[in-house]
Amino acid sequence: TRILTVAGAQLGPIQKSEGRDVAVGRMVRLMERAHQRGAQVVVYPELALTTFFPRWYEEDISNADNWYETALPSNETAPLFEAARKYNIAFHLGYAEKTPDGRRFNTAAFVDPSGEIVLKYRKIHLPGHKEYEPRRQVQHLEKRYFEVGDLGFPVVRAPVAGVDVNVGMLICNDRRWPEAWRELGLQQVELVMLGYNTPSINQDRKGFEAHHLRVLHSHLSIQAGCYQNACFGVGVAKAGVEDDHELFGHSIIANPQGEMIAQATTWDDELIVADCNLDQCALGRSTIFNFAAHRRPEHYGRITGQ
Ligand code: CDT
Repeated sequence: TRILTVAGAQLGPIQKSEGRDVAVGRMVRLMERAHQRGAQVVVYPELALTTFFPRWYEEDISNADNWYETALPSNETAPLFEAARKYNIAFHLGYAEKTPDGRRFNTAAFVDPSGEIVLKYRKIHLPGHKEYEPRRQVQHLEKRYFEVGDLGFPVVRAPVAGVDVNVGMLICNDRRWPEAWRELGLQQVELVMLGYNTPSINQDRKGFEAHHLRVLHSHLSIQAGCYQNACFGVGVAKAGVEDDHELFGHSIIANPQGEMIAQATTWDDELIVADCNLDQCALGRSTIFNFAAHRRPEHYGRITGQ
């Protein structure tokens, strides 16, 4: 059997005034605890190194440069890479990326214990809006701060602690789109890592949405994605109150049956750990979701507009 022990490292709030050193210190401590609990992979949230900055409007985007990473590792993120080497642990990190030619993406990297980036993904489903919207109580400016990702939905077969595993990534809002999961499923993904920053309240103010439904929809999306694509999923939140703005936690690990096998219970830094038997992906894949036998793409033309 191929068993991978996976940790989701939920982060409590990071305030606007806090530097990367604070976040990285907390993340290194979580990695140490993940190692103590036998984890071989640790998954951090979306935009893990800073506060969820798309809530803050900057007219001139260059004033937002301090939120972005131009290199990985950098002096500030190096302790994370050092800890990964020390504990022989792979990690998934969400961060804001600014490329050498000035492009900006909401990115996640999967890094092996030697520090090599083995897979990179740039968020495709960017929620929110591009311009300041006065009617909103809180802005959600992801369309201002990021371009739509240009890497598609890649999956790689990567050795993790001696186990070969098909890994893929989604970022936050992507989890709500079955097309994104299916792109990964079609590549036989076994482990989907995804970080999120989701406000507890729908700030669009176009209708009332009860608090508890926000969490339900997050779980529903992750659990359905795992079931329908016969894979494990690790959904990891940034949680709690950042400068008066509440993000719900409720990080989970789900199995290929769609069951929740671990769930966070706080809005703080918290580790959730599960043994993932990757061989469990075979059942769905060879029966009800045997794509080769049962999918009917010739009838799905509307989905891609072809
Ligand atoms: N970060 C992120 O993608 N958050 C969104 C909130 C949508 S509200 C504009 C999410 O789907 O969880």
